[in-house]
Amino acid sequence: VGSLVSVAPLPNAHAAETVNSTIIVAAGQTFDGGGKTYVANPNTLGDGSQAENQKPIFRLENGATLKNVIIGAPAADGVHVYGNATIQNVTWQDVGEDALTLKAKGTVNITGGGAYKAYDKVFQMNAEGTINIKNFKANDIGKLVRQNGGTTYKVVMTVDNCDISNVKDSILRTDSSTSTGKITNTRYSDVPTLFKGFASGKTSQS
Ligand code: ADA
Ligand code: CA
Ligand code: CA
Ligand code: CA
Repeated sequence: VGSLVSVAPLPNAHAAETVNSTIIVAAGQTFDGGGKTYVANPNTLGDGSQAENQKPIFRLENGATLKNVIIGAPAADGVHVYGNATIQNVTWQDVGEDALTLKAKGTVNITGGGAYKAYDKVFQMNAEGTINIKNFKANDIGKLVRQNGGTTYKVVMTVDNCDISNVKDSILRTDSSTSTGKITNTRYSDVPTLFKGFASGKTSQS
């Protein structure tokens, strides 16, 4: 006769982790999500609506790296960066209030990954600095990068080898006459305006 064998369930490698309080990546450290999906607890971080002052799922201190992470819904206020950071293969499946905010002067290098379903902004620059976006996909967004409205410090925005589609407003937008925007080797579809608010001579596209 055969025997009945009871087998312990395998851990589900694809289960999303609900984040109840912001995950802090310390200065110079790397957080490698290994492809796991993270979602915000809407009661503690935010529901991912357009309400301001939601909390981020990840907070990166100066020199931190975030890689191989999928941010699912709700995404609350995404990722906050204080200084320099590397963002590698991070996908926002349904951007919350926004996807990533530069909160203190620095350079953020974003390579790979993508951002989808951003009602308004994807990358928000609330401090002077640079955001370089390379090998990234964005679809169904308001703007890809926005310098905080009404601010006059200088930011640098670059986009290289990206795929950008279904944009409501523009790809890069500033209100500062000193900020610069550069787009190279990038494919668009349904993008009404590449640059908004830049002074003449401060943008380039090739
Ligand atoms: C809006 C708002 C800013 C800031 C920003 C953000 O632009 O006016 O004060 O909150 O969003 O960082 O999301
Ligand atoms: Ca906002
Ligand atoms: Ca969204
Ligand atoms: Ca925000």
